[in-house]
Amino acid sequence: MMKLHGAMISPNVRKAIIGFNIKGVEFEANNIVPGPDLKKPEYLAINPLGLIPALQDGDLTVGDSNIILQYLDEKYPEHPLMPEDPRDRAECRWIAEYAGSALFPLCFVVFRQNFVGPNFFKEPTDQALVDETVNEKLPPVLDYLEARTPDIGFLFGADLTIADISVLAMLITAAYGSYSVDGTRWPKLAAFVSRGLEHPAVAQALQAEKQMVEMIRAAGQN
Ligand SMILES: N[C@@H](CCC(=O)N[C@@H](CS)C(=O)NCC(=O)O)C(=O)O
Repeated sequence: MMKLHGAMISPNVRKAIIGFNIKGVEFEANNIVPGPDLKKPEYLAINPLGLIPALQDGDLTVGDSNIILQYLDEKYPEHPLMPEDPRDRAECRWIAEYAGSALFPLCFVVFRQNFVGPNFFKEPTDQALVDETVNEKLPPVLDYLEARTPDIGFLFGADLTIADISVLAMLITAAYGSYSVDGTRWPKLAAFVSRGLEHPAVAQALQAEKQMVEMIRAAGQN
């Protein structure tokens, strides 16, 4: 059985889990969390970048969420995660990359400052950083995505692709930090997120990470 390393609540790990769910393939989870464990020699031998996720399939090891999703897609062609047309495929890969490079760091700030920091690490929220992220840095990224979001379905049709999964996984992370896409400013993107959250593969991933989310929330009560 394939082994997926990484805490389920991490957005890049969530991407891989949604991929597994769409394919209906079981995996063994190693719920390793960001922090010193990722920099230990045992883990660096799996992913020399010291990041999650990493996938092990026999003697194959892959340490990047987009490449994991593409590997799953090629290994299990049913329920494709990529459109067919070469131009769409290029754009799909690009949006997945853009979500990782542009959306991920901003959503992570909101998640860390509004959720994990105050609840788990007992650190005060850096409100100036959150305000700058939400009011100045996120809007142009959401504008870019809004312009590429259709009125119905997902980014490349009726099914979730690696691009959809990447965007959704990041915005779910921001949602834990009480950020949601403003439907009056980005109506297509907000509706896309609602549709995405209802997708069974996404709902299944959220259910699986619920216990960890509750644990972090509960830590904030003590
Ligand atoms: N490009 C990588 C990025 C992986 C990444 O940044 N993972 C984060 C968690 S979502 C991580 O491992 N952070 C720990 C750290 O920065 O030390 C991917 O898409 O998988």
